[in-house]
Amino acid sequence: MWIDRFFEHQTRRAAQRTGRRSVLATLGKAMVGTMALPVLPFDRSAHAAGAHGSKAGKAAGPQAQDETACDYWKYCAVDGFLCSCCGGSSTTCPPGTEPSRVSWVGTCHNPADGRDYMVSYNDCCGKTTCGRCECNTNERERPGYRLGVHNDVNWCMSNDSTMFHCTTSIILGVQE
Ligand code: ABN
Repeated sequence: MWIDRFFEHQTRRAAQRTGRRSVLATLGKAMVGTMALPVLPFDRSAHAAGAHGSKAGKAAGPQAQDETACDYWKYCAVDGFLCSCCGGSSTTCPPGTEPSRVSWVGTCHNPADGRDYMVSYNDCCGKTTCGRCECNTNERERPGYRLGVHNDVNWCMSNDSTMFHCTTSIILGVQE
């Protein structure tokens, strides 16, 4: 009878749509879709620029600065081995050394905020030369016959131990 066939057909269709196999098929599709998501082409160019150390990436913020690289902006007028490569940091002397009592002062431009900063380059004294990360950026430095603006000097000269180990870069102030 046609009415029997009609209800049988409708019942089978409902069972196909809501049955165990249908639920498993839907779950399977969702899982395959989720696995494919990470390979879709997201734009990761910003991360790539930072990873390769491009100038744009470095200017983006302080977190992009490498304290052990000569091109860190506050090392613009340094002459010496970076203390950040010698067991200290860019502002602290390594254990067993002490800051020089006198220093060379430079002015460096910070590209992150567009301002100029006065930086004191204090040598750390009391151990033999560190020998790592030598930087000679020397911006605005002048030859030795103009002593007041000459940088190639052992600033440990007035410490108890005159042995030069490495150089720190301490920000003294910002130009108003
Ligand atoms: N200011 C660093 C340094 C130390 C000894 C000699 C030259 C430069």
